[in-house]
Amino acid sequence: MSPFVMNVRKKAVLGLVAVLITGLGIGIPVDARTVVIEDGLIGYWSFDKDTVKGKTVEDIWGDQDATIIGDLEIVPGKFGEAVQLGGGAGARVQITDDIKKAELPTEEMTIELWAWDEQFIEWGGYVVAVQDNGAFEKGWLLGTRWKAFSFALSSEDADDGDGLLTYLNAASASETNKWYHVVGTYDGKEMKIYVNGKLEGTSGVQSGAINYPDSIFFSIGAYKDDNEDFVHTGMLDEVRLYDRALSEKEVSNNLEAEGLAVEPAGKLSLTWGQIKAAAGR
Ligand SMILES: [Ca+2]
Ligand SMILES: [Ca+2]
Ligand SMILES: [Ca+2]
Repeated sequence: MSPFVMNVRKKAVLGLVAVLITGLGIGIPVDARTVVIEDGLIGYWSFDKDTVKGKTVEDIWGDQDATIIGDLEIVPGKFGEAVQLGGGAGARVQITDDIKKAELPTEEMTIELWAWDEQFIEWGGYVVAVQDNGAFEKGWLLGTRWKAFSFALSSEDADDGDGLLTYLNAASASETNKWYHVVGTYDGKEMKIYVNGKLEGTSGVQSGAINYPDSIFFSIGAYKDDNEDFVHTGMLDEVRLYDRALSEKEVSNNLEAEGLAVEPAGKLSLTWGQIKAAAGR
């Protein structure tokens, strides 16, 4: 092969690559970010500073803005800012204490977040919509049982008359002062817990619709029900709630995700708010 032929071929290949790049640039937005799965998403509390106004934490996807109760701080987090808890008894981010107003998943669900624990307690609560009072066990939560991440859920088919919770614990122990991606899923037949994208536990005890109590303290950052109130000590970030079970592949996607597809973090809430306004919401 002569040097001339080689040269022509290289040029042809480079030309083709250039055409492809140009084509992508015109037709498809080039966005290298992995974005959050939107199918089934019903709530998203990012705790980014431009989404927190006074005591109000905006739900950047749904309509469930939350309220800061107690002395909590917004601090640099895993993505943008996060909420720092542990300031004192009674502190939490209240989504709503009125179950009639709460938008909760009914048949299937996923609860997802990034957690940083400064200490582990026996009954840790990251996101809680539960009543667990003696034999009365209804609702669900994502939190910790000592060093194990734990996803608890009560369903109609497993109801023993006053509700029955399964606390599904992650197989691996976690460590303090580290970020972990923690996800609990329920597809109506099986509960699963994922830590950093890895499946860490499965249970088939619960099936059917989620069994809710008549009253809850639907909150981020505290294991709170009628007779308990244990505050999380550490940070929580990028809390997302879905009304369906994400697959393992989708959990892996969200592990890498840096926010919604709308705009890069920072401009997100403003842009999303404008879209909502434009849509007449
Ligand atoms: Ca954040
Ligand atoms: Ca209790
Ligand atoms: Ca029971």
